[in-house]
This record gives sequence, structure tokens and C-alpha cells, in this order.
Amino acid sequence: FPEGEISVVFVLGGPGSGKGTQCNKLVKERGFIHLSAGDLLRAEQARQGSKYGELIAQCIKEGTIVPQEVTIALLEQAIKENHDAGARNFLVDGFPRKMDQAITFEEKIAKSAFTLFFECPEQVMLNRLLERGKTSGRTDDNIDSITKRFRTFVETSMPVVDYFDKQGKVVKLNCDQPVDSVSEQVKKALESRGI
Ligand code: UP5
Ligand code: MG
Repeated sequence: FPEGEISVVFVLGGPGSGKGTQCNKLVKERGFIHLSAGDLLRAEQARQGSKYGELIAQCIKEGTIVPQEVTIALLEQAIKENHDAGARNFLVDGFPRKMDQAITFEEKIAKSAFTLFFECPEQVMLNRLLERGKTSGRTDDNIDSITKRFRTFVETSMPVVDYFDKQGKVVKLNCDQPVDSVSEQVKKALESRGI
């Protein structure tokens, strides 16, 4: 996409930090298109005839990162479809979570406007995910998978946050707060970046 044609805000933060919850609010209140990389991967995994079903299922359960080719193709397709329908403002949630993805996406698809980074203590995220796991049906909402997801986040995804932070493109939010208080912080962050 040519510069300025679409606006992409990355939403990063640990598992259970509340990315999806806040993105859903922004869709309702501000009309953003919300693309969760995890949701796109889960949909692809469930799709009849997908070549990548087993690979995705395995990575999600083990908390590892699906090869970037798969995830970026899904995101690119979703962005194109929504753009064709007139959308310009995208929240890309849970992506990029590895350096190669960050570089490829910004080279091939679009530069990000900035990144919203959801800071939250692991213990808080753990409690949220275990609670959600009682009803979510997600194969990775169990203590084994959650532990692995936390490790991948620290080792593989935090370097991406640091990379954008060095460019002055990260706004940090304190997410160990009630949903509405986080939501206030999100609004201020968007305002401060003119979005
Ligand atoms: N909740 C939310 N906010 C709250 C608050 N302020 N106070 C109290 N409770 C709050 O929230 C989690 C739970 O907490 C919910 O029950 C919510 O009600 C409550 P949610 O908004 O769902 O948090 P979120 O940060 O979105 O958590 P999620 O589990 O979705 O995060 P992950 O980043 O782990 O999951 P994702 O779906 O992005 O990725 C899953 C897997 O896909 C990855 O582990 C990886 O294997 C794979 N993946 C890739 O390989 N590549 C990618 O690019 C992306 C994903
Ligand atoms: Mg999510």
C-alpha cells in the first residue's frame, strides 16, 4: 500500500493482557477494523482443506510462532478485502510477535503508525487466562501452554516491542487495571498520536 493509504496500529502485549478486549471496544466506538493474527490463524486452522491446519494447531498449543509466510498471507488478504470495501484504519492485534514478521510486514504491506503496548504482570495474565480457560475452548488456555506462551513472549516478542520503542513508536499502557480504565488510556494514546 502506498504511504498514507491505510493506517496500521499494532497492538502488542503478553497473553491475556487484554488486547482483544480493548480492540473490540475500539471497533464499536471508533469503527476500526480489528484483525487478530491469532483469530485469523484459528480460523485458517479450522478451515476445511487448509494445508496449514496441523502446523497451526501444533504451534498454538506449544505457544510457538507460526512461520511468518502463513500469518502474513492471512493478514494481507484480510487487509486487502477490508480496504476494497473502503476501510482504512486497522488494528493489528497480536502481531508482529517476532522480528522477521515486523520487518517483512513493514516492507511488503505497510509501515505501522505506532504500537500500543499492553503491560501487565504475568500473575495477573495467568489468572485471567486460567479463568477464561474454563469456558473458552482454546487449546492454549491451560497451565502448560500458558507457561510456554509467556516464555515465547519474553524471548521472541519483546525484542519487537524494543525495536519499535527505539524508533519512538511505542505507547505503553498499564493493563493491570479495570477494563474501563485501560480503555481511557487507549483513547488518550490514540489522541496523542492524532488518530
Ligand atoms: N480481561 C481483559 N481485560 C481485562 C481487564 N482489564 N481486567 C480484567 N480482566 C480482563 O483477555 C483475556 C481475558 O482477560 C478475557 O477473559 C478477558 O475478559 C479478561 P483478552 O482481551 O482475550 O486478552 P488478549 O491479550 O487478547 O489475550 P490472548 O490470549 O488472545 O493473547 P495471545 O497473544 O496469547 O493470543 P493470540 O490469539 O494473539 O495468539 C495465540 C497463538 O497464536 C500464539 O501463542 C501463537 O502460537 C500464534 N500466533 C502466531 O504464531 N503468530 C502471530 O502473529 C500471532 C499468533
Ligand atoms: Mg487475543
